[in-house]
Amino acid sequence: MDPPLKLWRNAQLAPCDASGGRIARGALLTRGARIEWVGEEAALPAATAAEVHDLAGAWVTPALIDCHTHLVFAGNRAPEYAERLRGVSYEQIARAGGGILASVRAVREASEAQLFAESAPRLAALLAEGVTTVEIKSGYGLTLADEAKMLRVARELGRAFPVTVRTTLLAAHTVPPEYRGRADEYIEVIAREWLPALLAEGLVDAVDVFCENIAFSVAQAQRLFSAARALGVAVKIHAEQLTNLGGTLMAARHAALSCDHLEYSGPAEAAALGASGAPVAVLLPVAFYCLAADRKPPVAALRAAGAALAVASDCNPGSAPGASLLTAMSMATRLFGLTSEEALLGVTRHAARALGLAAERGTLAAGAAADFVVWNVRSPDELGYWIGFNPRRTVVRAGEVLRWSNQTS
Ligand code: DI6
Ligand code: FE
Repeated sequence: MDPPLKLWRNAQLAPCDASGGRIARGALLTRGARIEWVGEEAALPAATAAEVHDLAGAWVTPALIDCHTHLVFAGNRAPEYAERLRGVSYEQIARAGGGILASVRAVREASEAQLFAESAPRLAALLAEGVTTVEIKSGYGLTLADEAKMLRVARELGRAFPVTVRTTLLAAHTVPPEYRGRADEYIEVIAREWLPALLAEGLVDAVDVFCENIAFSVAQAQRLFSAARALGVAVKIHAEQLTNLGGTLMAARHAALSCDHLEYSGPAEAAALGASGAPVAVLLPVAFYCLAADRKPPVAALRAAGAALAVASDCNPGSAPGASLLTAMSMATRLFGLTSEEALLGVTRHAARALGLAAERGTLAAGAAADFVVWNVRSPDELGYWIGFNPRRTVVRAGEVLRWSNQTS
């Protein structure tokens, strides 16, 4: 038997679909986990809903999607942050064996249960803001067993919380101590052994690589992409964050899902990302802010080229110690110059595309997931406006209202 029909009426809708339109007096019909119909309430099809929710004129958007996080990690790097405040750079710390490698030591020591317990509050913080889809990367294990441990924790989080988790293998985050001076060999091991093994365990939805002079070259990233493609796995890249190495142009040729960071990209990268079907440009303003970086991604050029702009938290213990997508939206508007409409599309429609989920998530449309947020706002402009204030009213995931322990209605 079909699951019952639910009507969500008397809402203002920001569907975040291709039309870019808004619906002043809108309604949604959901059946089970899917949206069955969305539009003007006046045009509502004649149907008997088993449940009717009067949203009292509130604004509704698609549920938020955080398309780039490293939220599974152990410990934190506040002492490094304090060093950076005294003027030591992120690169200097990384080259001295701190940075990502400090988190690698902590993750290797942590049990799966401890990793889960430390990561769960960060995920919960994202969900409280209306996120129902989150990407989680590995990249602090850097052995087959420890990368598998991180990815298993990510999958477990997806089972324990009302969220869709997409996992990304980022074994190519930095060269582990065991492979010091042998980065090519490390890439070969990931490509030939780890990726197929983790894929067979169902732990990998996509592959990512940190393409940077403190990490991996364009040629090494390309080697990994070829291996991923041979196995039918989607690819993503951390590119042009600290220098311009050419990772974005290579990733565009490989039809990557996304190119992330992009601070050091320029007109050529903008053109490549603007082409049809090109990777999504994922902007990570919290990392820009916490690193006190001086280069910004070329937003005007990306916009002029027609690139799809996504915004993500980059939640990680080094460059972006935060678990707030709304804060990332605020920073994307104020620091990077996105409009409030672009910021909203960046955490809905375009974030879905960056995860290969455009067909089913990130928009309010018939056939899409019944994941949406009812907000306590007078306009969606408020979503990238408040700082440290959460205007979420109700989150609906897979057609069900989520309950928070402090929620009364
Ligand atoms: N770029 C980043 O911003 C994060 N990873 C990456 O490749 C930083 C990760 C960390 O510092 O732990
Ligand atoms: Fe990152």
